[in-house]
Amino acid sequence: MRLHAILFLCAFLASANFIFAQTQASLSVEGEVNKPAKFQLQDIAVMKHVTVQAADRDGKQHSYSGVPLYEILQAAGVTMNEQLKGENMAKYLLVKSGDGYEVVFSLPELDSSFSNNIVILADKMDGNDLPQGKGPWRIVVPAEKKHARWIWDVRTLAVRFAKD
Ligand SMILES: Nc1nc2c(c(=O)[nH]1)N[C@H]1C(S)=C(S)[C@@H](COP(=O)(O)O)O[C@H]1N2
Ligand SMILES: [Mo]
Repeated sequence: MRLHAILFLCAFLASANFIFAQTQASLSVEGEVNKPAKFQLQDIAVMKHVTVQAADRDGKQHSYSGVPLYEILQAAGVTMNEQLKGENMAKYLLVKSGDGYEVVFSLPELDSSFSNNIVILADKMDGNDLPQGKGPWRIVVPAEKKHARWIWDVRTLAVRFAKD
């Protein structure tokens, strides 16, 4: 009986902690941006979403829904579109996650005036929240066969300047 009570308590605390972590999640956009921003779950949830079809590492097709990175960067005042020229061409985006994994994108490859390839900040897979540990946000790059840039548990979008 006591063991059951302890197990129950552990399960309760684990799920309470998980729910807390999910509601506390936030995404910071920082660095070379005009309007540094911190988005909460709800802020991203109400932005215009797109749904893309893409294969997971085992080749299984899924639908991923999320906000194009381009839209988030624009909202934070990153030099995109007509402003993406000259010395701004030496800027890049560093995406940082909760486990310390980091990946880089150049700005033009995220800009819909340069590329038809879309990169999204996904918050749903097949209509559901992303699996525990892979969310609440994950980058999805449908055009890429290798998934190394499909960074999960995204916490920070940092725009940096590579200019020498
Ligand atoms: N935060 C984070 N995201 C990550 C990684 C990681 O170690 N940490 N590994 C990447 C690599 S190398 C691959 S192949 C895919 C694997 O994703 P999957 O386990 O959902 O297939 O996640 C990518 N995203
Ligand atoms: Mo990988």
